[in-house]
Amino acid sequence: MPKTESCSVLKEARPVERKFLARPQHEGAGAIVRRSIGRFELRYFDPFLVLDEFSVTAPAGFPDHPHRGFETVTYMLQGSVTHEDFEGHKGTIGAGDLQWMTAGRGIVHSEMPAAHGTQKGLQLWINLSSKHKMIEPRYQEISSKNIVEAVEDGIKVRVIAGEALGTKSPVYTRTPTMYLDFTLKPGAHLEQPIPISWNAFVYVLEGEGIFGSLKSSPASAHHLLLLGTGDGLETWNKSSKPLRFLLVGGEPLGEPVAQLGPFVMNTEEEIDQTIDDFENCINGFEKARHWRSESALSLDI
Ligand code: FJE
Ligand code: FE
Repeated sequence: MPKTESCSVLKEARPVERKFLARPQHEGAGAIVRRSIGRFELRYFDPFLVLDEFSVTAPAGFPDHPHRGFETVTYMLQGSVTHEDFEGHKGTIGAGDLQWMTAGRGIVHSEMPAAHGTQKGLQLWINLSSKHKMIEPRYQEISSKNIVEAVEDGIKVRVIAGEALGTKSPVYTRTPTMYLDFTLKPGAHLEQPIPISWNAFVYVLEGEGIFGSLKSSPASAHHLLLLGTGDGLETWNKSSKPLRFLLVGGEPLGEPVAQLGPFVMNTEEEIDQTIDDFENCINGFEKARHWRSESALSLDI
């Protein structure tokens, strides 16, 4: 039986509290990112540190750089990126593929275009709680064909993390997180539960959608919508084209954040310690001492 608005699964849909257009800016070495979370007006949306919609064309990229204290989640939209780290972990992620990297106590790596043309994707930085910042690094990599999907009433969802339409992702989220890639056909209506205490946002990839309430104005590509309180997201596609967006939610950590670029800790002392560890190649950065990525060596940079 088709769902009607009277048999709603949500008690109180979350309203859209704030809306940001992510404009292109330069990052890395000649790369372009549309940064929404992590820019000046939105430094932190607990537990999310950065959301970048990136676009890279060789020789641009993200050459050798470190991370500590959080996770990076890279989800490719177009083309492919090769990553290699200081432990010899190397691979290429292509369109629709996912890399969920828990940097923990330390990773040094490069992320560079693997093909001609423009490579596009999303990178989300998720903070780790104080008790998990110094864990061993870990990767969870899922190729596009293995990402679980569900289809129902004009809605398709790719479940990157969490659960939707009865389908669960195998990804383990150290900081409890949901990450859903929805496509709604024209006329489709979605009600997606979100744990009540979590922070959640929508990032529109394609088309136009009505989010939160039928009274809101439509949101289009490159817009980030911060959701207010409630038990889920309600969305309508009232347009004549497909609507694609990400719904991401996470349990807030409620901890102080001390950040210096790719190092995210709780206190300034821990940041000072991290700089010391990185400079001296200790406490997790041992393998950085003699390492340079193959892409850096071949580009002679
Ligand atoms: C980084 C500057 C950077 N967004 N999106 C400073 F560019 C980066 C960085 C990235 C990045 C990489 C990919 Cl593949 C996609 C990104 C920023 O690598 F980590 C710091 N500290
Ligand atoms: Fe990185």
